[in-house]
Amino acid sequence: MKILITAFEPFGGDAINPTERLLMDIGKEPIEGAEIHTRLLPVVFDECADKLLETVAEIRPDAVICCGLASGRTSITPEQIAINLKEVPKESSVADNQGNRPYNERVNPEGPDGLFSLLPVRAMTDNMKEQGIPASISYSAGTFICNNTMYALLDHIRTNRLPMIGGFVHFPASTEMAASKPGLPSLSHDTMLNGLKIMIETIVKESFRD
Ligand code: PCA
Repeated sequence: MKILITAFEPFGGDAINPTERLLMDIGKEPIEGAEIHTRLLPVVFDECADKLLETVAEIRPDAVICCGLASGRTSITPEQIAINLKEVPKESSVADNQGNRPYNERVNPEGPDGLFSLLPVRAMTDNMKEQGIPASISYSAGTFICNNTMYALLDHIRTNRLPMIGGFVHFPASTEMAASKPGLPSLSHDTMLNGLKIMIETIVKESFRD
């Protein structure tokens, strides 16, 4: 199975994005049944999606797992749903890496309000938990770049009826990040890498299920 894993560059003033490090290490050891491809995406509204869809056209993967950071979360969280909204709340100080702060804009003005992940989010979550990794399903990917990316991917698969599955997983901060921000919930790089491997294994196994 050809599996595309994506991650993001740092954003919002952080020097690192732990998903970028996951991307560097995930291809190092073989995972049975999986041919891993990786791509780093920009933290810029719409460009994130353009770059992802270009990569999908080039690689034609069977499955895509997009990974992003959700600082403050305490576990690895496969996302259930992407919503058709790009919005940086007025009270937030965050912007994308080009300073954009959209407000009440649609990802696709013609698209449905929400699109469910096509990944086996329950099996992925259960398998991580069984192997001692903090994991839970998330019911909101937010309204920033990660949601924009997930919605665009699912909308593309839907409108083109592509024979592939895809979705998004948010990861908490790494212990490396928490070292300079006391009290920030974090998981170690190795734990998160192990979680990502379990999710890939789950997708490979699920695809052979009858
Ligand atoms: N997390 C952000 C954007 C990039 C990333 O890693 C998000 O949750 O939208």
